Amino acid sequence: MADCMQEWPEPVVRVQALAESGLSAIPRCYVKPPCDRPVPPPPAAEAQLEKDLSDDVSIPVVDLGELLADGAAVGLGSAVTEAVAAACREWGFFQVVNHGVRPELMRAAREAWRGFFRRPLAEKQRYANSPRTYEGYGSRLGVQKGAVLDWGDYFFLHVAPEAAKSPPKFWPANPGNCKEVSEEYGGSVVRLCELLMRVLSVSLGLEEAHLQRAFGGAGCGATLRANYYPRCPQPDLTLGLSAHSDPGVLTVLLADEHVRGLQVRRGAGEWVTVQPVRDAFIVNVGDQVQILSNSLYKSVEHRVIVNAREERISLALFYNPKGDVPISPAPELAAAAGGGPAAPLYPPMTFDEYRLYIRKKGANGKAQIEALKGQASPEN
Ligand SMILES: O=C(O)CCC(=O)C(=O)O
Repeated sequence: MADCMQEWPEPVVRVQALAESGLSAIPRCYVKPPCDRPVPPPPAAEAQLEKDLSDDVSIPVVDLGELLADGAAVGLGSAVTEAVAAACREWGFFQVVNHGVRPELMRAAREAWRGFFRRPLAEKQRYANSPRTYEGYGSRLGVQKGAVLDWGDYFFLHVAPEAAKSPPKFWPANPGNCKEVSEEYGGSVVRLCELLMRVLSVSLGLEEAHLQRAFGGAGCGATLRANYYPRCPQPDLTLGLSAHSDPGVLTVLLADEHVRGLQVRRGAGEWVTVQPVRDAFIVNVGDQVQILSNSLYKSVEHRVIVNAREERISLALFYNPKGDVPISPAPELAAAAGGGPAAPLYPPMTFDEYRLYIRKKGANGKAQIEALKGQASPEN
């Protein structure tokens, strides 16, 4: 890997330590340009009106219960498949309930990571990460010197497949159950991703196993990022996580149960704040689904806002293709309307190559996938 990936370009500052130092203004390196700042909350008198309006737009909720019964088949035209297809076309995001992951395990995983971030700074620093693998305790994405930073820290690990799991030295020793709970949680969420891959395949009119096979079968990977967004004295000037689409296949997010923060960009460009449903996961499709579906389903930009009153925590599980498999649009979906000659929009690329972009440049909207569009040569 290139040299610039060996070390962070500037000394790493933990946002949590900054926030806990009691500063009243955020350092300049966290101040976003005006076009990227969140819109400040409305004045009190307008707050109710704003609430009424925002209650009308919300990402769809899909009940997966009927798919979890023994031997249940994923049917084309079934209510679940149709709901997922509509959500992917209209939003790129949906919430799932009755998804098969135990609510107690979800809570235990979130609390284990909350416990980690509450440990003393010196202890957390033992897991400081480097841009070479990102595994461990981190406070920035991307290695561009002078970049405007986000108001958040994180912990990043590989959780699947078994052979790719992060080695023991990367896992926090405290809380004592963090590794065990995270491994069980990771396994359960990976099974949910495998189910969702079947649903997505069928919803695209493909054979049920198509996506899983195309993304590398049992070699598909999963990484876990525990995000920690401290209180921020000037939340109108910064973001917890800048706008981006996810580079992988699917992301399954366990959001904070009390504090909102995730915003999803809608077609006309407005940002919608997600209100998580109790015990639900928030799911979004990543760039690899956009590529494989030849843009029938699009990955969608999202970002995180912070606030002055409460810290926020979230767990994002990224389900990714096997790193060395070239991914390109499925020929069935790349056929021009009317069954004419194939018209793939994206050139083949492995995920190992694809994810270097976000690792170098950090969160950068949909710049990467948009730059690739139209680059496929006719013989692809
Ligand atoms: O914290 C959140 O709500 C979203 C996190 C996210 O988008 C990410 O980790 O990529």
